[in-house]
Amino acid sequence: MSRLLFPDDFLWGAATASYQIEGSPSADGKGESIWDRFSHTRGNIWNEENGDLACDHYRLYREDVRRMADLGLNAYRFSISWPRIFPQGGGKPNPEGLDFYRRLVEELHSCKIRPAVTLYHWDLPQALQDRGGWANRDTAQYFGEYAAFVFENLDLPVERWITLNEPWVSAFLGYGLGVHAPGINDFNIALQAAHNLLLGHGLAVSSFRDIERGNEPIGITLNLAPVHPASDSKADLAQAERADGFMNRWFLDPLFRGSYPQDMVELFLRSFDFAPAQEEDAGVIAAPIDFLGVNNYTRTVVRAGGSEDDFMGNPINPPGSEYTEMGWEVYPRGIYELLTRLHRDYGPLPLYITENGAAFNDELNRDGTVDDRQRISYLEGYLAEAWNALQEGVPLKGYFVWTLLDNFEWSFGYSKRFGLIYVDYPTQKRYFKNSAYWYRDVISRNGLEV
Ligand code: IFM
Repeated sequence: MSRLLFPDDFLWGAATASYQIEGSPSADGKGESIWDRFSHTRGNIWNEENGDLACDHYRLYREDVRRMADLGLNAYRFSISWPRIFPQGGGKPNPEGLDFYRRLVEELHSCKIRPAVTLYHWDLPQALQDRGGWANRDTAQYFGEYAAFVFENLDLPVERWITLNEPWVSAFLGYGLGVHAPGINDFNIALQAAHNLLLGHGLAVSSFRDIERGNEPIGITLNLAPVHPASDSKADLAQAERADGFMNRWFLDPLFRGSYPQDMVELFLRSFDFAPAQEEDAGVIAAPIDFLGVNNYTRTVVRAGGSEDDFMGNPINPPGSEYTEMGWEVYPRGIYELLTRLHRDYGPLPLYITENGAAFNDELNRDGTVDDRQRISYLEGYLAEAWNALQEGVPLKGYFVWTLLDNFEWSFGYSKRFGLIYVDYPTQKRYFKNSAYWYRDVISRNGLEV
């Protein structure tokens, strides 16, 4: 048996997002978000479910923080719901909305759990969507103003700030494929949204630098995955390069190199009504940040599609692999490939794994136990590969399991359980799964025994 120990100051956390756990959609002056609207529109969500109650965390947050402390977490990543703070997106702020997060942060501090606060995890105020949402450049400005308000008024230590969660998903699933809120199906609009999200990120970073918050670091979280060709054929290799351009480089390059990747710009110019970005935006978007948050679950394997302008290709599921309930391949080596590549191509920059985890078909036994050994093996495999990346000099600073509690998995409703903690939704009772106990041991040993 060998011990894979992590650095002494390593962060061991779990992550959640406001709409997925909070419930209380109109409490204390909260405005409507695009996810309130989208989930209440028939046909969008599995079983017509919505986040009205979710894990009732808005009311049960104290108990939930107590459970985090029981697990020994030293960090917790959560997101702020923008329409709780600005019910109309901009204009008059709602102090009661911010008070909830102040109480949450206080509670975390009292348990020695360091908060990592995400400002945007997809719940855009509906009032802004009514004016075009992220397709409208003004939304970036509003986001910068909302961020500045939080930086100035959340007057408690926040050890890490994250501007956006997975802008790729917001733009391309929300505005390109329409499977996420706001449900728009137009790739031209999605490209616009992607750009305005990046601009909003840059504006938030710039207001952060103008506000005195000590040495608190700020970064962004991207969903990233290694892309592999289905074969060594020239066509598959070229396809993998394009898919990587679309899924990874489209966000990494403007953030860390100051421009969109040229190969993809040319491709999008040929295929879409895509206007190259305003020159001055590039500098705003590439404003230096203090870390990159990485969300990784799987890899993508692609076979060449129909044309040389196909940027998605045909994803395949390699035979013989294990798959989670989401249909995602379990591929632990991918996190090593990703972290070392990010360090090589975009570093040096502190990295955090801000999400990693798996949905499986968990069953609550009569005695209150949940034997989720597949999740334990998934997490162990990914953590061991993260440790391998650390041995190669990758500055990995922390790891956040997705997710603390089973919760509302977007268009899949409550049908996918990712949590360390099982939530029995009708009673709102929580039960530690075996993976929660396993994670508690990993944290107390500061590493793995494999
Ligand atoms: O639940 C989501 C989360 O909101 C963003 N990243 C991926 C998770 C699992 O799909």
